[in-house]
Amino acid sequence: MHRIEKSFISEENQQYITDLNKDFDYLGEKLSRSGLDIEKLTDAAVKFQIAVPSWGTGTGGTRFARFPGVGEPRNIFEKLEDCAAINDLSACTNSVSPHFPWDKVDDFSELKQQSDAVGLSWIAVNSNTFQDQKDQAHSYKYGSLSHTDAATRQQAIEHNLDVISYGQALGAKSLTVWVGDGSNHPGQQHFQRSFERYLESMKKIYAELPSDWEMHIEHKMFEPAFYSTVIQDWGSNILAAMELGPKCKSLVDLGHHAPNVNIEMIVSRLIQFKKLGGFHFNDSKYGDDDLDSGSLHPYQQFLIFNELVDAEARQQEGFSPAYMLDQSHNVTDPIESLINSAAEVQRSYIKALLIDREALYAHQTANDAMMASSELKKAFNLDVSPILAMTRYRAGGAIEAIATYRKSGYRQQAAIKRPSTGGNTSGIV
Ligand code: AOS
Ligand code: ZN
Ligand code: ZN
Repeated sequence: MHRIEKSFISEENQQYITDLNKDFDYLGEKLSRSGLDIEKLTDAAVKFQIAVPSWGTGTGGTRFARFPGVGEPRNIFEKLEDCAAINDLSACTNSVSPHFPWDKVDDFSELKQQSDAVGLSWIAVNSNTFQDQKDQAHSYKYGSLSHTDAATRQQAIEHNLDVISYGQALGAKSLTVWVGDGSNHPGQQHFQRSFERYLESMKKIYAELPSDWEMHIEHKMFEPAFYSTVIQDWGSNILAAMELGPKCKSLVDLGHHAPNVNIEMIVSRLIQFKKLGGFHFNDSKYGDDDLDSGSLHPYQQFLIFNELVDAEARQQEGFSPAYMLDQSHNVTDPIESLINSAAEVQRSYIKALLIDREALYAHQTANDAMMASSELKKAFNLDVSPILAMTRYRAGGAIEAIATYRKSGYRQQAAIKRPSTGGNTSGIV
């Protein structure tokens, strides 16, 4: 497996470290005036990790076209190689979330060996019942786990059980279920009956879940179904999770809500009822755009982390969400987008740690809207880039991750080793 040499990264870091030390010291001094310890914040950032989706390493596409980049990974081993490069540079993406059957694996122990060797673990296995595979007995055209036909539902259940067993072989501990089930025409589907069928199928999967596993349900209000979806929002999601049991939780993909929905408040509700399973981070302007995290709505992402850090600070029971990216990179090099996005999520986390919670609670109690919102803005407006850069440096990553990646020539070497097959393993996200 091709790696970006540690020695290359540390050599590159030399040209940036003097300035970084100055910026870090200055920020440390500034933070200390507000009673904040930059070392503690940096330690917290070092611990913060976010998973990379295996499918995100390939160029995405739309229903109109896909413009493949050079040196794209052609299989799960090459995707893993790219994930290692992302983690080597970013130092905050030490796990991978695979998708089956896109990630075709003949020998799981070989894959596990390879991931161990590059210091990556596997989390959250994803099932795929939104596409038909070659030689599949029953089509998912009209749904999968909620299909009107029992044999089709059974096929989708069995696929999910297979995916659990793949996850076990890789040491994963959760199954993420997103279904494309829904309808395109009013009247096409009986809302209650399709939800009942979905629940009946999910109960069968839940019953087979290993005792130390969780199951995460991902809601999405549209696409591929454009009139209704079976798990359209967090309401249906939490109802299903409650019906299924404590090991079942909701997963929030930022792009899966109607425009202007208050996602941070949904996060708060899920936390309160011990139902926050995890996230698919991305950004969007119109729908499920799967744009790079923090590229359009960094304040929204910060407000979500405000809720998360608040729960952490209050030691809210049952709180341990899984952080993942879920993006489609159409015009950028996916490795660069994933490095950047992981850092943007980490940035929101660190900024949320700056919030003076006691002061905020006091303003809330006093109904001082101006001061409460200023308290949040104060944290958001501070540039914590030196903390992020120092975190990468101390964890063996690259101070200037994108510049170092470009200089490493990784993509050019990949282009030689991985001639284009013209195929698309994961165009839709
Ligand atoms: C689909 O819109 C969802 O975001 C899912 O997470 C899906 O499994 C993933 O994006 C791969 O297509
Ligand atoms: Zn998603
Ligand atoms: Zn999505």
